[in-house]
Amino acid sequence: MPAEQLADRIVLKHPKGSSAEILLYGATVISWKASDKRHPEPFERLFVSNKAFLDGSKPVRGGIPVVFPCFGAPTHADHSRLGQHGFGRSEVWKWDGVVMDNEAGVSVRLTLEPTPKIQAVYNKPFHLSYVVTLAEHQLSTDLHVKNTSTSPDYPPDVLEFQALFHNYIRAPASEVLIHPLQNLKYLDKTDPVFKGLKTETRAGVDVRKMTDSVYEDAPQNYEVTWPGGGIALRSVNLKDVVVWNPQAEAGSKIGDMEDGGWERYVCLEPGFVRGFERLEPGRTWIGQQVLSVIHEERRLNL
Ligand code: TA6
Repeated sequence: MPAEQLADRIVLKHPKGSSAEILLYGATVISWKASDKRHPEPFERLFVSNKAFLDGSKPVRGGIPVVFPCFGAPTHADHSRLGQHGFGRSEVWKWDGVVMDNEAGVSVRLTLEPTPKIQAVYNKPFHLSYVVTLAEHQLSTDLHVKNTSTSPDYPPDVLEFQALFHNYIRAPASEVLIHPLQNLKYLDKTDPVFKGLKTETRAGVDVRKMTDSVYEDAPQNYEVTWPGGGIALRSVNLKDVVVWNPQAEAGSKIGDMEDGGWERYVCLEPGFVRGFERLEPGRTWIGQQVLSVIHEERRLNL
């Protein structure tokens, strides 16, 4: 069976050996296993802390949490009663079935609609659907945001939101390089003093020191590489990208982070997080990413 529904998660299996697991809580992809040309046995591509809570008591520390409708602490009046990164990652989504099952891959859909609990803090007309597609060497995630308002009121009930895929990519953090980010403007959230935008000077960005950078208007086509491995990431409608690794400095203060966990991943997070996407009544917005295994050695020579 390509997609199996368990009590708390959906398990996807591809005939060529790759697999994925999606928790209904937060629609969080918590496992993606895929092979590459040098390693014919599929192996884990995402990092999930061994101290992560998978029981729905807290957003998962790892995998691919879905950030919606705000990134970081809320800055928009519509989000003022929400917590950090909104509620997408901390609500239980509904399994909506298999949407594709063929040679190319297997896709499933999860949905999230306003519930009394959500409406108590976010009373906006939305419907979310999240399609996760597993191929032999790829994992895609598509977030569909619909403004369900049909009200004739003026002004119209516009949805203003941010969205992001908070990918924890399993990788040796001290050895990764991410490109191409050179010349992009970015907000350095680790700088306690300078709150303006900096310009990236590096051809390959490393995370050897604590990094929390929000790049604006990025190319939506990236590679994370390390000696012997790599992941390529393409996105659509996600104009910004975040690079995050807390290193020991901040990582050791994160309660659900495993010991030394920051050495085993880099977060590369495509999103619409600088400013807000505006969605008129009846309209749907789709943000998409495709994560692909890099087969050959493509280390930047820097
Ligand atoms: O995406 C980067 C970031 O916003 C960082 O600032 C960092 O705090 C991280 O997300 C983790 O946030 P969390 O709420 O999951 O602890």
